[in-house]
Amino acid sequence: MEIIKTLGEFIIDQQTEYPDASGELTSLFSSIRLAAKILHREINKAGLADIMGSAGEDNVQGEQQQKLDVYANERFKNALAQRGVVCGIASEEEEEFVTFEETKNLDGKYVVLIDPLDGSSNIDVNVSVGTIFSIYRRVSPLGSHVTEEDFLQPGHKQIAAGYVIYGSSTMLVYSTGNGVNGFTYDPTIGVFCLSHPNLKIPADGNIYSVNEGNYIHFPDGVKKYIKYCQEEDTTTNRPYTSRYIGSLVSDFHRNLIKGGIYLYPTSSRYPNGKLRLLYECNPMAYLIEQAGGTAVATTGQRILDIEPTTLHQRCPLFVGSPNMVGKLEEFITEFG
Ligand code: AHM
Ligand code: MG
Repeated sequence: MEIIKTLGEFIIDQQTEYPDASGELTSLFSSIRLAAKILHREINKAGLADIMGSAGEDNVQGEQQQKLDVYANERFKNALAQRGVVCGIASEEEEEFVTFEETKNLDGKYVVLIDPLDGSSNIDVNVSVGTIFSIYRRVSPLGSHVTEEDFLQPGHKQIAAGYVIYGSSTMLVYSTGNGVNGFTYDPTIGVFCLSHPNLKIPADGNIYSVNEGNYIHFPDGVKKYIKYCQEEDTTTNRPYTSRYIGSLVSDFHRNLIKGGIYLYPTSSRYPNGKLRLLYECNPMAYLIEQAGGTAVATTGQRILDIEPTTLHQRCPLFVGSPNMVGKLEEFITEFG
C-alpha cells in the first residue's frame, strides 16, 4: 500500500531541511489549513442555505447568518490572528489593512494578503470557488504596528503563496519558493494528503481561458491572439480549446495541470484589468513561476516585478504555459 503523506508531515519534513527555521511559518500554515477545512465544510452545505435560512436571517442559534465571502474573511482573519506569527493582514474584502493589535502579534514576522473567497458569485450556482493567499516578511520593525509598506511589496518578495480550491474535491496548492505541491482533502479523516507533488505546468498547452464576451473591448494584440487560438493548424494543435469557469482559482488550477493560458486583459470596462495585483495576480504569478510558467501584465512586464502603489490596485493578467504566454507577448508587441 502506498504511504500517504499528510500536509502536516510534509511541512515538518520541509522545516527539518532548514535547521534555522523557527516553526513560525509552520504555525502560519496551520492557521490557513484550519480555516480552509472550516470553509470546506461551509461551502459544501451552501446549497442548504435556502432550506436552513438564507444570508441576512438569523439561524437557529440566533446568530446572524453571513454571506459566505464575509464568513470566509472572518474565518481566515481569526485563524491568522490566533498564533502570534502574523502582525496584520490585507484582504480583498476589507477597504483598509487590518492590524492585529495584541502584543504577541506585534512581534509577528509576517503579513498575509488574502482573497478569502474568490469567484464568490459562483457559489449560488454550485461552481468551484477558491481562497488565494500570499505571505510576505514585514518590513516594519518587530514589535511595532504594521504599516501599509508591509503590504505594498512587489510580488517577487513573497516568501510563500497558494490557494485552496473548493471543487469536486477540496485541494490546497502552495509554494514556499521550492516548487509547487498540491494536497487533496480527505473529509472522512479531516486531513490534506499530498496528491500532486512538484507540480510543473506543461511548456505548451491547448487551452485558452478568457471572458470572450468582452472581446470587442480588448486591445488589438489580444484580439489577434484569440483569433490565432481559433485558427486551424495541425502542427501547433490548433484550434485550441476554450475553457472559462469565471473563477480564477479553478481556471488557473486546470491550466496548471493540463497546460494553457488564462487572460484577463484591460478593456473599456476595466481600463486596468479586473483582477487585483496583491490578492490575485501576485500569488498566482509566484505559483506559476515556481511551476515553470510565466505571468505578465503586458509584453516583458513580469507581474512579480510590479511595484504596488495601493492595496486594491488592479492589473491585467496573462498567465500560464511559457510558450503560450510568449506567443501572446509577440502579438501584443506587434499589434498593441
Ligand atoms: P471576485 O474577486 O470579485 O470574485 O472577482 C474575481 C473573479 C475571478 O475569479 C474570475 O477569474 C474573474 O473575476 C471573472 O471575471 P468576469 O466575470 O469579468 O469574467
Ligand atoms: Mg477575487
